[in-house]
Amino acid sequence: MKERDLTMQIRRRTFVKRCTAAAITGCASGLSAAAVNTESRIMLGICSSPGRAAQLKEAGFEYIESGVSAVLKPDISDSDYARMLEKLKESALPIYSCNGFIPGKYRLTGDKTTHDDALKYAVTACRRADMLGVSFIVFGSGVARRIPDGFDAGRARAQFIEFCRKLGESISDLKVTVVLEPLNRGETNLLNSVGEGIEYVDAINQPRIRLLADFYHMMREEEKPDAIRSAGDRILHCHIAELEGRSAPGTHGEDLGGYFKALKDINYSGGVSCECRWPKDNVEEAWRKAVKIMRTQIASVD
Ligand code: LER
Ligand code: MN
Repeated sequence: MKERDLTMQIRRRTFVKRCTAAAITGCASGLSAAAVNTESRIMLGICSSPGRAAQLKEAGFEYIESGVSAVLKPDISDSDYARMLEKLKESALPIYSCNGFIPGKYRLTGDKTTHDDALKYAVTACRRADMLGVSFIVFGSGVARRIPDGFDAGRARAQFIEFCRKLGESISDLKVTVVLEPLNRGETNLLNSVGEGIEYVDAINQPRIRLLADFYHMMREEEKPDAIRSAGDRILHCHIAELEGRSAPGTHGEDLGGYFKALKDINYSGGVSCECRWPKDNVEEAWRKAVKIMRTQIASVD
């Protein structure tokens, strides 16, 4: 698709998107549409496994974000998955989101795409997300979406949009929402900023395909919190880490209040998952410190 056509499409679809977004947010997070948009309520989560959920709850986290391959197991049969589902449902914290979506063995862009196989895998993951009560699947997948060297970037973007559109259509009856994750340019070369994410979400124009803001990637790309304000209600999920060493909030005393302030300004109600390095020693203390620091930074922008 030509860049100009993409822009026209985005403009035409903006109105429709704005009308549906509040309802989507309500469904996906289990809140009523009236509750969303009146008050910002940020939930603090952590990328981890259900096995640690009890300790993480004790430390103050409200949910966990686990890996698609670990808890949704798209490669195993439905009957095998049914057997592990009951155990997963016993997790001490809700598995609110999953990351690590499309494995790098699938090709979403380039001369030899494997869209059909990737779609099958992705839809299985989404169906199982509904079974487990997972609200969001994070679509980072920097390897699968990477534009091969020498391949036309405009064509690759159109291929990615086409894949996301097919995915959005295939999961339109499900509750789970897939959030596109802008990644810094060290990790991939397609979709590197929240600003670009706005264009992708609007071009894809599927209610179940929305946007994520990862503050670490934003800082790496020197993208200011204003991008979050521009994206507004397209953003349904967030990740956080300090910039230095992608460390846990509180490690180097970085003030991430500007990003929290932007979330408040868009009346964001949803999760912010710690996706960061943790110390090997006394990790429980680092968890508690991170929760405390994030709550302090959130309160400071009230
Ligand atoms: C990788 O840097 C990242 O941020 C993950 O959320 C990708 O799924
Ligand atoms: Mn992330």
